[in-house]
Amino acid sequence: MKETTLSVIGMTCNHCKASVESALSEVEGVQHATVSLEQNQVTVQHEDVPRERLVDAIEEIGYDVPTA
Ligand code: 9UX
Repeated sequence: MKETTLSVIGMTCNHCKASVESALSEVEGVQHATVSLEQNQVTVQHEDVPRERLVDAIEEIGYDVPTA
């Protein structure tokens, strides 16, 4: 099990939180995703999943992950 924390831009409400958690949970190999609205971050527990696949799942539903 690995854990990745990503910054996410654009999450403001609890529906945003639920949407991002749901989108990540649907990625193959992801066990769990928890958004912190206060920190503008999501922490993901997953198997060997490329970071880019996590980023894509977030960006596909309209949120941004800053590069860097
Ligand atoms: Mo409510 Mo969160 O419109 O975008 S889903 S702010």
